[in-house]
Amino acid sequence: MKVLLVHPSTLMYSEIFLRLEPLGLELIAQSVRQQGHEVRLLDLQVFSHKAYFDQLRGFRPHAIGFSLNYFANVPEIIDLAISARKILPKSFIFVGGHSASFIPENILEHAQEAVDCVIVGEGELTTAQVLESLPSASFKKLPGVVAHDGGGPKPDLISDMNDLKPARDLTRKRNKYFIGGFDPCASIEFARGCQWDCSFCSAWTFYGRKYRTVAPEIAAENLAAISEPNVFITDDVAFVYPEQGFAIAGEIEKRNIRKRYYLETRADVLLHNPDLFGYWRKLGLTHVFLGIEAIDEETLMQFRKRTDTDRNFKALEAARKIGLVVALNIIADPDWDENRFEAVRNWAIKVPEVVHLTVNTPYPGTEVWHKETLELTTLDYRLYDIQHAVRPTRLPLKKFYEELVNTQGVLNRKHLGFRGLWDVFGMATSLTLHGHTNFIKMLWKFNKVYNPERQFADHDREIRYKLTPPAQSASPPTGKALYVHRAQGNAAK
Ligand code: B12
Ligand code: SF4
Repeated sequence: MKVLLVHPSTLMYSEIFLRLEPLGLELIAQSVRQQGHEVRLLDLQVFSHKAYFDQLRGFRPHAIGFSLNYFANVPEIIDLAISARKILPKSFIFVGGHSASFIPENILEHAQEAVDCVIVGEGELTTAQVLESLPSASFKKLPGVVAHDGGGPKPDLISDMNDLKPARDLTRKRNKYFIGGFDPCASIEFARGCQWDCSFCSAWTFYGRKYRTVAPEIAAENLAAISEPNVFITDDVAFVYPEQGFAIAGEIEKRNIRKRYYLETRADVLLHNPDLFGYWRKLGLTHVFLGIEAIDEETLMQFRKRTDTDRNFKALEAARKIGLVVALNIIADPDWDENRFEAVRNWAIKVPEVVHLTVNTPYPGTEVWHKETLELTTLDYRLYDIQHAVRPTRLPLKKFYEELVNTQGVLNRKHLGFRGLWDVFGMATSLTLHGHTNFIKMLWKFNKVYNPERQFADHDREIRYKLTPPAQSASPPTGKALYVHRAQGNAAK
Protein backbone atom coordinates (compact mmCIF):
# COMPACT_ATOMS: atom_id res chain seq x y z
CA MET A 1 0.00 0.00 0.00
CA LYS A 2 1.20 3.56 -0.72
CA VAL A 3 1.00 5.70 2.42
CA LEU A 4 1.42 9.47 2.71
CA LEU A 5 1.99 10.94 6.19
CA VAL A 6 1.50 14.70 6.53
CA HIS A 7 2.60 17.18 9.21
CA PRO A 8 0.73 20.53 9.11
CA SER A 9 2.26 23.99 8.65
CA THR A 10 3.94 25.96 11.41
CA LEU A 11 2.03 28.70 13.07
CA MET A 12 3.72 32.07 12.73
CA TYR A 13 4.06 32.57 16.45
CA SER A 14 6.28 29.58 17.07
CA GLU A 15 8.06 29.64 13.73
CA ILE A 16 10.33 32.50 14.65
CA PHE A 17 11.97 30.67 17.52
CA LEU A 18 12.08 27.16 16.22
CA ARG A 19 11.00 24.60 13.68
CA LEU A 20 11.53 21.03 14.78
CA GLU A 21 11.49 17.75 12.96
CA PRO A 22 8.22 15.77 13.10
CA LEU A 23 9.61 12.97 15.25
CA GLY A 24 6.24 11.34 16.03
CA LEU A 25 5.39 11.06 12.36
CA GLU A 26 8.86 9.67 11.56
CA LEU A 27 8.30 6.93 14.17
CA ILE A 28 4.95 6.02 12.66
CA ALA A 29 6.47 6.06 9.17
CA GLN A 30 9.09 3.55 10.31
CA SER A 31 6.59 1.16 11.91
CA VAL A 32 4.40 1.26 8.80
CA ARG A 33 7.39 0.83 6.51
CA GLN A 34 8.41 -2.27 8.46
CA GLN A 35 5.06 -3.78 7.44
CA GLY A 36 6.14 -3.51 3.82
CA HIS A 37 4.20 -0.38 2.84
CA GLU A 38 5.69 2.30 0.61
CA VAL A 39 5.74 5.44 2.78
CA ARG A 40 6.30 9.12 2.07
CA LEU A 41 6.41 11.88 4.68
CA LEU A 42 5.52 15.46 3.85
CA ASP A 43 6.27 18.19 6.39
CA LEU A 44 4.28 21.33 5.61
CA GLN A 45 6.42 23.24 8.09
CA VAL A 46 8.99 23.10 5.31
CA PHE A 47 7.01 22.41 2.11
CA SER A 48 4.06 24.31 0.64
CA HIS A 49 0.48 23.16 0.13
CA LYS A 50 1.35 22.89 -3.58
CA ALA A 51 3.75 20.06 -2.66
CA TYR A 52 0.85 18.33 -0.88
CA PHE A 53 -1.37 18.47 -3.95
CA ASP A 54 1.55 17.30 -6.11
CA GLN A 55 1.91 14.26 -3.82
CA LEU A 56 -1.82 13.49 -3.99
CA ARG A 57 -1.85 13.66 -7.81
CA GLY A 58 1.58 12.16 -8.46
CA PHE A 59 2.02 9.51 -5.73
CA ARG A 60 -1.72 8.73 -5.45
CA PRO A 61 -1.51 7.27 -1.90
CA HIS A 62 -3.95 4.55 -0.82
CA ALA A 63 -3.80 5.88 2.75
CA ILE A 64 -3.19 9.42 4.03
CA GLY A 65 -2.44 10.15 7.69
CA PHE A 66 -2.29 13.58 9.35
CA SER A 67 -0.40 14.48 12.51
CA LEU A 68 -2.50 16.72 14.73
CA ASN A 69 -0.46 17.63 17.79
CA TYR A 70 -1.81 21.18 18.09
CA PHE A 71 -5.41 22.41 18.23
CA ALA A 72 -4.47 25.48 16.23
CA ASN A 73 -3.85 23.19 13.24
CA VAL A 74 -7.34 21.62 13.24
CA PRO A 75 -8.83 23.86 10.48
CA GLU A 76 -5.85 23.34 8.17
CA ILE A 77 -5.95 19.55 8.57
CA ILE A 78 -9.71 19.31 8.06
CA ASP A 79 -9.41 21.33 4.84
CA LEU A 80 -6.49 19.21 3.60
CA ALA A 81 -8.45 16.01 4.31
CA ILE A 82 -11.53 17.33 2.49
CA SER A 83 -9.39 18.18 -0.57
CA ALA A 84 -7.77 14.73 -0.48
CA ARG A 85 -11.18 13.05 -0.39
CA LYS A 86 -12.22 14.97 -3.53
CA ILE A 87 -9.04 14.07 -5.44
CA LEU A 88 -8.72 10.47 -4.20
CA PRO A 89 -12.22 9.39 -3.13
CA LYS A 90 -11.16 5.81 -2.35
CA SER A 91 -8.11 6.58 -0.19
CA PHE A 92 -8.23 5.77 3.51
CA ILE A 93 -7.82 9.02 5.47
CA PHE A 94 -6.92 9.12 9.16
CA VAL A 95 -5.78 11.60 11.79
CA GLY A 96 -3.73 11.07 14.97
CA GLY A 97 -1.53 12.96 17.41
CA HIS A 98 -1.51 14.59 20.83
CA SER A 99 -4.41 17.04 20.40
CA ALA A 100 -6.42 14.78 18.08
CA SER A 101 -6.47 12.22 20.90
CA PHE A 102 -8.55 14.52 23.11
CA ILE A 103 -11.19 15.48 20.54
CA PRO A 104 -11.57 12.52 18.13
CA GLU A 105 -15.37 12.81 17.77
CA ASN A 106 -15.13 16.52 16.98
CA ILE A 107 -12.63 15.87 14.20
CA LEU A 108 -14.89 13.26 12.63
CA GLU A 109 -17.79 15.66 12.87
CA HIS A 110 -15.90 18.56 11.24
CA ALA A 111 -14.51 16.43 8.44
CA GLN A 112 -17.63 14.31 7.86
CA GLU A 113 -16.87 11.56 5.35
CA ALA A 114 -13.43 13.05 4.56
CA VAL A 115 -11.83 11.33 7.59
CA ASP A 116 -12.31 7.57 8.09
CA CYS A 117 -10.96 7.39 11.63
CA VAL A 118 -8.98 9.08 14.35
CA ILE A 119 -6.22 7.05 16.00
CA VAL A 120 -5.87 8.14 19.61
CA GLY A 121 -2.73 7.81 21.73
CA GLU A 122 0.67 6.60 20.63
CA GLY A 123 0.43 5.89 16.92
CA GLU A 124 3.20 3.39 16.15
CA LEU A 125 1.33 0.18 16.87
CA THR A 126 -2.25 1.15 16.05
CA THR A 127 -1.44 2.71 12.68
CA ALA A 128 0.31 -0.47 11.52
CA GLN A 129 -2.64 -2.56 12.78
CA VAL A 130 -5.22 -0.35 11.07
CA LEU A 131 -3.45 -0.44 7.70
CA GLU A 132 -2.99 -4.19 8.04
CA SER A 133 -6.72 -4.72 8.53
CA LEU A 134 -7.80 -2.75 5.42
CA PRO A 135 -9.92 -2.95 3.31
CA SER A 136 -12.08 -4.76 5.90
CA ALA A 137 -14.02 -2.61 8.37
CA SER A 138 -12.58 -4.59 11.29
CA PHE A 139 -10.17 -1.69 12.00
CA LYS A 140 -13.09 0.02 13.78
CA LYS A 141 -12.79 -2.39 16.70
CA LEU A 142 -9.05 -1.95 17.25
CA PRO A 143 -7.85 -0.36 20.52
CA GLY A 144 -7.19 3.34 19.93
CA VAL A 145 -9.52 3.71 16.95
CA VAL A 146 -12.45 6.13 16.90
CA ALA A 147 -14.55 5.88 13.74
CA HIS A 148 -17.90 7.30 12.60
CA ASP A 149 -19.91 4.23 13.49
CA GLY A 150 -17.71 2.46 15.97
CA GLY A 151 -14.48 2.42 17.86
CA GLY A 152 -12.28 0.18 19.96
CA PRO A 153 -11.28 0.36 23.63
CA LYS A 154 -8.62 2.72 25.03
CA PRO A 155 -5.17 1.71 23.75
CA ASP A 156 -2.33 0.42 25.93
CA LEU A 157 0.92 2.33 26.18
CA ILE A 158 3.78 0.88 24.16
CA SER A 159 5.61 -1.46 26.51
CA ASP A 160 9.13 -1.18 25.10
CA MET A 161 10.47 2.11 23.82
CA ASN A 162 13.71 0.49 22.66
CA ASP A 163 12.17 -0.86 19.46
CA LEU A 164 11.12 2.58 18.26
CA LYS A 165 13.27 4.08 15.50
CA PRO A 166 12.39 7.21 13.52
CA ALA A 167 12.53 7.12 9.70
CA ARG A 168 14.70 10.24 9.54
CA ASP A 169 15.60 9.49 5.95
CA LEU A 170 12.03 10.33 4.95
CA THR A 171 12.18 13.98 6.08
CA ARG A 172 13.66 16.09 3.32
CA LYS A 173 15.34 19.52 3.66
CA ARG A 174 16.47 18.62 7.17
CA ASN A 175 18.61 21.76 7.32
CA LYS A 176 15.35 23.69 7.88
CA TYR A 177 15.00 22.34 11.44
CA PHE A 178 16.41 24.63 14.13
CA ILE A 179 15.85 26.00 17.62
CA GLY A 180 17.43 29.42 18.25
CA GLY A 181 21.14 29.13 17.47
CA PHE A 182 20.92 25.32 17.27
CA ASP A 183 20.86 25.36 13.51
CA PRO A 184 20.44 22.79 12.03
CA CYS A 185 18.97 20.67 14.81
CA ALA A 186 17.61 17.11 15.06
CA SER A 187 15.26 15.77 17.76
CA ILE A 188 15.56 12.67 19.92
CA GLU A 189 13.50 11.01 22.62
CA PHE A 190 15.06 9.50 25.76
CA ALA A 191 11.81 9.22 27.73
CA ARG A 192 8.06 9.56 27.34
CA GLY A 193 5.53 10.95 29.76
CA CYS A 194 5.45 12.78 33.04
CA GLN A 195 4.67 11.63 36.57
CA TRP A 196 3.44 15.02 37.78
CA ASP A 197 -0.05 16.34 37.10
CA CYS A 198 -0.05 20.11 36.59
CA SER A 199 -3.58 21.34 36.08
CA PHE A 200 -2.85 23.25 32.83
CA CYS A 201 -0.86 20.49 31.09
CA SER A 202 -1.91 17.54 28.92
CA ALA A 203 1.40 15.63 28.96
CA TRP A 204 0.27 13.55 31.95
CA THR A 205 -3.26 12.94 30.71
CA PHE A 206 -1.88 11.74 27.36
CA TYR A 207 0.71 9.38 28.83
CA GLY A 208 -1.25 8.49 32.00
CA ARG A 209 1.41 9.70 34.48
CA LYS A 210 3.69 6.88 33.38
CA TYR A 211 7.36 7.70 32.72
CA ARG A 212 9.04 5.28 30.29
CA THR A 213 12.68 5.45 29.31
CA VAL A 214 14.89 4.27 26.46
CA ALA A 215 17.77 1.98 27.47
CA PRO A 216 21.04 3.96 27.70
CA GLU A 217 22.91 1.94 25.01
CA ILE A 218 19.99 2.29 22.59
CA ALA A 219 19.67 6.01 23.35
CA ALA A 220 23.37 6.49 22.56
CA GLU A 221 23.10 4.37 19.39
CA ASN A 222 20.15 6.46 18.22
CA LEU A 223 22.12 9.60 18.97
CA ALA A 224 25.17 8.38 17.07
CA ALA A 225 22.97 7.80 14.01
CA ILE A 226 22.04 11.51 13.89
CA SER A 227 24.10 13.55 11.45
CA GLU A 228 23.15 17.03 12.74
CA PRO A 229 25.57 18.67 15.23
CA ASN A 230 22.73 19.93 17.46
CA VAL A 231 20.09 17.84 19.20
CA PHE A 232 16.82 18.78 20.91
CA ILE A 233 15.73 16.18 23.48
CA THR A 234 11.94 16.06 23.29
CA ASP A 235 11.26 14.56 26.75
CA ASP A 236 8.68 16.57 28.69
CA VAL A 237 10.86 16.22 31.77
CA ALA A 238 14.35 14.93 31.05
CA PHE A 239 16.22 12.78 33.58
CA VAL A 240 13.43 12.14 36.10
CA TYR A 241 15.49 9.00 36.80
CA PRO A 242 19.02 10.42 37.23
CA GLU A 243 20.56 6.96 36.78
CA GLN A 244 19.28 6.95 33.20
CA GLY A 245 20.88 10.37 32.59
CA PHE A 246 24.23 9.20 34.00
CA ALA A 247 24.13 5.96 32.02
CA ILE A 248 23.37 7.70 28.70
CA ALA A 249 26.15 10.19 29.42
CA GLY A 250 28.53 7.28 30.05
CA GLU A 251 27.58 5.69 26.71
CA ILE A 252 28.06 9.02 24.91
CA GLU A 253 31.51 9.37 26.41
CA LYS A 254 32.39 5.78 25.52
CA ARG A 255 31.39 6.38 21.90
CA ASN A 256 32.99 9.83 21.84
CA ILE A 257 29.83 11.42 20.43
CA ARG A 258 30.21 15.19 20.17
CA LYS A 259 27.09 17.29 19.85
CA ARG A 260 25.33 20.21 21.49
CA TYR A 261 22.16 19.44 23.44
CA TYR A 262 19.00 21.33 24.42
CA LEU A 263 16.61 19.73 26.89
CA GLU A 264 13.53 20.47 29.00
CA THR A 265 13.19 19.51 32.63
CA ARG A 266 11.69 20.58 35.94
CA ALA A 267 13.47 22.96 38.30
CA ASP A 268 13.42 20.42 41.14
CA VAL A 269 14.92 17.66 38.95
CA LEU A 270 17.83 19.97 38.10
CA LEU A 271 18.19 21.16 41.69
CA HIS A 272 18.43 17.61 43.06
CA ASN A 273 20.96 16.50 40.43
CA PRO A 274 23.62 19.17 39.88
CA ASP A 275 26.31 16.52 39.26
CA LEU A 276 24.27 14.94 36.49
CA PHE A 277 23.68 18.25 34.72
CA GLY A 278 27.33 19.21 35.27
CA TYR A 279 28.37 15.95 33.59
CA TRP A 280 26.05 16.66 30.66
CA ARG A 281 27.41 20.23 30.45
CA LYS A 282 30.84 18.70 29.80
CA LEU A 283 29.39 16.50 27.08
CA GLY A 284 27.76 19.39 25.22
CA LEU A 285 24.55 20.30 27.04
CA THR A 286 24.35 24.09 26.78
CA HIS A 287 20.63 24.99 26.93
CA VAL A 288 17.96 23.92 29.39
CA PHE A 289 14.31 24.89 29.34
CA LEU A 290 12.80 24.99 32.82
CA GLY A 291 9.04 25.12 33.27
CA ILE A 292 8.96 27.75 36.02
CA GLU A 293 5.50 29.06 35.01
CA ALA A 294 5.05 31.60 37.86
CA ILE A 295 7.03 33.75 40.27
CA ASP A 296 4.55 33.62 43.13
CA GLU A 297 3.44 30.77 45.42
CA GLU A 298 -0.27 31.22 44.92
CA THR A 299 -0.12 30.69 41.17
CA LEU A 300 2.22 27.69 41.52
CA MET A 301 -0.29 26.12 43.91
CA GLN A 302 -3.12 26.87 41.54
CA PHE A 303 -1.20 25.14 38.69
CA ARG A 304 -0.47 22.21 41.03
CA LYS A 305 3.16 22.48 40.00
CA ARG A 306 4.28 20.66 43.20
CA THR A 307 7.29 22.92 43.65
CA ASP A 308 7.79 26.39 45.15
CA THR A 309 9.47 29.67 44.20
CA ASP A 310 12.37 29.03 46.55
CA ARG A 311 13.28 25.76 44.82
CA ASN A 312 12.73 27.35 41.42
CA PHE A 313 15.13 30.21 42.16
CA LYS A 314 17.68 27.84 43.70
CA ALA A 315 17.50 25.74 40.52
CA LEU A 316 18.28 28.84 38.46
CA GLU A 317 21.33 29.51 40.63
CA ALA A 318 22.44 25.89 40.30
CA ALA A 319 22.11 26.08 36.51
CA ARG A 320 24.11 29.31 36.38
CA LYS A 321 26.89 27.68 38.43
CA ILE A 322 27.01 24.76 36.02
CA GLY A 323 27.24 27.22 33.12
CA LEU A 324 23.94 26.37 31.44
CA VAL A 325 21.88 28.86 29.48
CA VAL A 326 18.41 28.61 30.96
CA ALA A 327 15.23 29.51 29.12
CA LEU A 328 12.09 29.66 31.18
CA ASN A 329 8.45 30.30 30.65
CA ILE A 330 6.09 32.47 32.63
CA ILE A 331 2.36 32.04 32.05
CA ALA A 332 0.52 35.35 31.67
CA ASP A 333 -3.03 35.17 32.94
CA PRO A 334 -5.80 37.03 31.09
CA ASP A 335 -6.60 38.51 34.50
CA TRP A 336 -3.30 40.43 34.59
CA ASP A 337 -3.37 44.23 34.71
CA GLU A 338 -0.60 46.72 33.81
CA ASN A 339 0.99 46.40 37.27
CA ARG A 340 1.29 42.64 36.99
CA PHE A 341 2.93 42.85 33.56
CA GLU A 342 5.29 45.49 34.93
CA ALA A 343 6.23 43.33 37.93
CA VAL A 344 7.08 40.43 35.61
CA ARG A 345 9.07 42.72 33.28
CA ASN A 346 11.04 44.08 36.21
CA TRP A 347 11.83 40.62 37.49
CA ALA A 348 12.66 39.20 34.07
CA ILE A 349 15.00 42.04 33.16
CA LYS A 350 17.05 41.47 36.30
CA VAL A 351 17.62 37.74 35.87
CA PRO A 352 20.18 36.54 33.32
CA GLU A 353 17.89 33.80 31.99
CA VAL A 354 15.97 33.88 28.71
CA VAL A 355 12.35 34.49 29.74
CA HIS A 356 9.38 33.62 27.53
CA LEU A 357 5.88 34.79 28.21
CA THR A 358 2.86 32.80 27.02
CA VAL A 359 -0.86 33.18 27.69
CA ASN A 360 -2.68 30.88 30.09
CA THR A 361 -4.86 28.81 27.74
CA PRO A 362 -7.20 26.02 28.79
CA TYR A 363 -6.92 23.04 26.43
CA PRO A 364 -9.10 19.98 25.98
CA GLY A 365 -7.25 17.17 27.74
CA THR A 366 -6.22 19.29 30.70
CA GLU A 367 -7.90 19.44 34.07
CA VAL A 368 -8.59 23.19 33.87
CA TRP A 369 -10.59 22.62 30.68
CA HIS A 370 -13.33 20.98 32.73
CA LYS A 371 -13.46 23.58 35.49
CA GLU A 372 -16.97 24.64 36.27
CA THR A 373 -16.03 28.30 36.18
CA LEU A 374 -14.40 28.16 32.75
CA GLU A 375 -15.54 31.01 30.58
CA LEU A 376 -14.32 31.10 26.99
CA THR A 377 -14.46 34.16 24.74
CA THR A 378 -13.73 32.30 21.50
CA LEU A 379 -14.07 28.79 20.08
CA ASP A 380 -11.70 29.45 17.17
CA TYR A 381 -9.11 26.62 17.21
CA ARG A 382 -6.51 28.91 15.67
CA LEU A 383 -6.45 31.08 18.79
CA TYR A 384 -5.61 28.14 21.08
CA ASP A 385 -1.88 28.64 20.56
CA ILE A 386 -0.94 30.24 23.91
CA GLN A 387 -0.28 33.56 22.18
CA HIS A 388 -3.93 34.62 22.29
CA ALA A 389 -6.36 35.20 25.15
CA VAL A 390 -9.31 32.82 24.95
CA ARG A 391 -10.72 33.77 28.36
CA PRO A 392 -12.02 37.21 29.39
CA THR A 393 -9.22 39.70 30.03
CA ARG A 394 -9.26 42.17 32.89
CA LEU A 395 -7.73 44.83 30.62
CA PRO A 396 -9.50 45.67 27.36
CA LEU A 397 -8.36 42.93 24.95
CA LYS A 398 -6.31 45.26 22.75
CA LYS A 399 -4.58 46.73 25.79
CA PHE A 400 -3.85 43.18 27.04
CA TYR A 401 -2.09 42.38 23.75
CA GLU A 402 -0.16 45.67 23.91
CA GLU A 403 1.10 44.80 27.39
CA LEU A 404 1.87 41.21 26.36
CA VAL A 405 3.78 42.11 23.21
CA ASN A 406 5.53 45.02 24.90
CA THR A 407 6.71 42.66 27.65
CA GLN A 408 7.76 39.98 25.14
CA GLY A 409 9.60 42.67 23.15
CA VAL A 410 11.42 43.95 26.25
CA LEU A 411 12.47 40.38 27.06
CA ASN A 412 13.59 39.75 23.51
CA ARG A 413 15.63 42.98 23.36
CA LYS A 414 17.22 42.12 26.69
CA HIS A 415 19.01 39.29 24.92
CA LEU A 416 19.95 41.55 22.11
CA GLY A 417 21.54 44.10 24.48
CA PHE A 418 25.23 44.90 24.11
CA ARG A 419 26.59 41.60 25.39
CA GLY A 420 23.77 39.67 23.69
CA LEU A 421 24.30 41.48 20.41
CA TRP A 422 27.96 40.67 20.56
CA ASP A 423 27.24 36.97 21.12
CA VAL A 424 24.49 36.90 18.53
CA PHE A 425 26.59 38.79 16.00
CA GLY A 426 29.43 36.35 16.47
CA MET A 427 27.08 33.39 16.22
CA ALA A 428 25.17 34.88 13.29
CA THR A 429 28.34 35.53 11.34
CA SER A 430 29.56 32.03 11.92
CA LEU A 431 26.20 30.53 10.99
CA THR A 432 25.98 32.63 7.82
CA LEU A 433 29.44 31.52 6.81
CA HIS A 434 28.27 27.97 7.27
CA GLY A 435 25.09 28.59 5.30
CA HIS A 436 22.71 28.11 8.26
CA THR A 437 20.34 31.02 8.02
CA ASN A 438 17.19 29.96 9.93
CA PHE A 439 18.36 31.65 13.13
CA ILE A 440 19.38 34.87 11.37
CA LYS A 441 16.02 35.14 9.62
CA MET A 442 14.37 34.66 12.99
CA LEU A 443 16.18 37.59 14.59
CA TRP A 444 14.57 40.06 12.21
CA LYS A 445 11.09 38.59 12.26
CA PHE A 446 9.99 39.42 15.82
CA ASN A 447 8.28 42.74 15.08
CA LYS A 448 6.52 41.37 12.03
CA VAL A 449 5.09 38.40 13.88
CA TYR A 450 4.44 39.74 17.38
CA ASN A 451 2.13 42.62 16.77
CA PRO A 452 -0.75 43.55 19.11
CA GLU A 453 -2.89 44.87 16.24
CA ARG A 454 -2.54 41.59 14.42
CA GLN A 455 -3.20 39.48 17.51
CA PHE A 456 -6.31 41.56 18.24
CA ALA A 457 -7.51 41.32 14.62
CA ASP A 458 -7.09 37.52 14.70
CA HIS A 459 -10.25 37.44 16.85
CA ASP A 460 -12.35 38.82 13.98
CA ARG A 461 -11.55 36.12 11.42
CA GLU A 462 -14.34 33.98 10.07
CA ILE A 463 -14.65 30.72 12.08
CA ARG A 464 -15.51 27.66 10.02
CA TYR A 465 -14.71 24.97 12.56
CA LYS A 466 -15.60 25.56 16.17
CA LEU A 467 -14.09 23.92 19.23
CA THR A 468 -16.77 22.25 21.35
CA PRO A 469 -16.74 23.76 24.85
CA PRO A 470 -16.60 21.33 27.80
CA ALA A 471 -19.90 20.07 29.16
CA GLN A 472 -20.72 21.93 32.36
CA SER A 473 -20.77 19.44 35.19
CA ALA A 474 -20.93 19.66 38.95
CA SER A 475 -18.38 16.83 39.17
CA PRO A 476 -15.91 17.40 36.30
CA PRO A 477 -13.56 14.54 35.35
CA THR A 478 -10.20 14.46 37.11
CA GLY A 479 -7.21 12.12 37.36
CA LYS A 480 -7.46 8.81 35.50
CA ALA A 481 -10.78 9.74 33.90
CA LEU A 482 -8.76 12.14 31.72
CA TYR A 483 -6.25 9.55 30.48
CA VAL A 484 -6.05 8.76 26.76
CA HIS A 485 -4.50 5.31 27.33
CA ARG A 486 -5.51 2.56 29.72
CA ALA A 487 -4.24 3.50 33.20
CA GLN A 488 -0.82 2.04 34.09
CA GLY A 489 0.75 4.99 35.94
CA ASN A 490 3.81 5.38 38.15
CA ALA A 491 2.78 8.82 39.33
CA ALA A 492 4.89 11.21 41.42
CA LYS A 493 3.41 12.25 44.78
C1 B12 B 1 8.76 19.62 19.80
C2 B12 B 1 7.48 20.18 20.37
C3 B12 B 1 6.92 21.24 19.71
C4 B12 B 1 7.39 21.72 18.37
C5 B12 B 1 6.70 20.87 17.29
C6 B12 B 1 7.67 20.16 16.47
C7 B12 B 1 7.04 19.16 15.57
N1 B12 B 1 7.23 19.39 14.34
O1 B12 B 1 6.39 18.21 15.99
C8 B12 B 1 6.88 23.16 18.35
C9 B12 B 1 7.95 24.04 18.85
C10 B12 B 1 6.40 23.70 17.03
C11 B12 B 1 5.80 23.12 19.42
C12 B12 B 1 4.90 24.12 19.58
C13 B12 B 1 3.96 24.14 20.58
N2 B12 B 1 3.79 23.20 21.52
CO1 B12 B 1 4.78 21.60 21.62
N3 B12 B 1 5.79 20.15 22.06
C14 B12 B 1 6.87 19.65 21.52
C15 B12 B 1 7.37 18.50 22.38
C16 B12 B 1 8.41 19.04 23.35
C17 B12 B 1 7.95 17.30 21.68
C18 B12 B 1 7.10 16.75 20.53
C19 B12 B 1 7.68 15.46 20.10
O2 B12 B 1 8.42 15.40 19.14
N4 B12 B 1 7.41 14.41 20.87
C20 B12 B 1 7.90 13.09 20.63
C21 B12 B 1 6.99 12.36 19.63
C22 B12 B 1 7.44 10.95 19.47
O3 B12 B 1 5.67 12.35 20.14
P1 B12 B 1 4.43 12.95 19.35
O4 B12 B 1 4.80 13.98 18.39
O5 B12 B 1 3.40 13.31 20.36
O6 B12 B 1 3.87 11.70 18.50
C23 B12 B 1 3.22 10.59 19.05
C24 B12 B 1 1.69 10.76 19.21
O7 B12 B 1 1.26 12.09 19.38
C25 B12 B 1 1.13 10.13 17.98
N5 B12 B 1 1.08 10.88 16.72
C26 B12 B 1 1.70 12.00 16.33
N6 B12 B 1 1.42 12.28 15.04
C27 B12 B 1 0.60 11.32 14.59
C28 B12 B 1 0.01 11.13 13.35
C29 B12 B 1 -0.79 10.01 13.14
C30 B12 B 1 -1.39 9.79 11.81
C31 B12 B 1 -1.03 9.10 14.21
C32 B12 B 1 -1.87 7.93 14.00
C33 B12 B 1 -0.45 9.32 15.46
C34 B12 B 1 0.37 10.42 15.64
O8 B12 B 1 2.02 9.05 17.77
C35 B12 B 1 3.36 9.51 18.01
C36 B12 B 1 4.22 8.36 18.45
O9 B12 B 1 3.73 7.75 19.61
C37 B12 B 1 6.03 18.11 23.11
C38 B12 B 1 6.24 17.37 24.39
C39 B12 B 1 6.43 15.90 24.15
N7 B12 B 1 7.28 15.32 24.93
O10 B12 B 1 5.82 15.29 23.29
C40 B12 B 1 5.36 19.45 23.26
C41 B12 B 1 3.85 19.53 23.33
C42 B12 B 1 3.25 18.56 22.34
N8 B12 B 1 3.61 20.92 22.93
C43 B12 B 1 2.68 21.50 23.61
C44 B12 B 1 2.33 22.85 23.47
C45 B12 B 1 1.40 23.43 24.52
C46 B12 B 1 2.86 23.61 22.42
C47 B12 B 1 2.53 25.06 22.12
C48 B12 B 1 1.06 25.44 22.24
C49 B12 B 1 3.30 25.94 23.02
C50 B12 B 1 4.68 25.65 23.34
N9 B12 B 1 5.34 26.70 23.66
O11 B12 B 1 5.18 24.54 23.38
C51 B12 B 1 3.01 25.24 20.70
C52 B12 B 1 1.82 25.07 19.77
C53 B12 B 1 2.11 25.42 18.40
C54 B12 B 1 0.84 25.41 17.63
N10 B12 B 1 0.94 25.04 16.39
O12 B12 B 1 -0.23 25.70 18.14
C55 B12 B 1 2.04 20.55 24.61
C56 B12 B 1 0.67 19.99 24.26
C57 B12 B 1 -0.11 20.68 23.23
C58 B12 B 1 -1.58 20.48 23.19
N11 B12 B 1 -2.24 19.84 24.14
O13 B12 B 1 -2.16 20.94 22.22
C59 B12 B 1 3.16 19.47 24.74
C60 B12 B 1 2.64 18.08 25.14
C61 B12 B 1 4.12 20.00 25.82
C62 B12 B 1 3.52 20.10 27.19
N12 B12 B 1 4.01 19.33 28.13
O14 B12 B 1 2.62 20.88 27.45
N13 B12 B 1 5.92 22.02 20.18
S1 SF4 C 1 5.84 18.78 35.13
FE1 SF4 C 1 5.79 19.68 33.07
S2 SF4 C 1 5.22 18.03 31.68
FE2 SF4 C 1 4.74 17.36 33.75
S3 SF4 C 1 2.59 17.84 34.07
FE3 SF4 C 1 3.77 19.60 34.83
S4 SF4 C 1 3.99 21.00 33.11
FE4 SF4 C 1 3.32 19.01 32.27
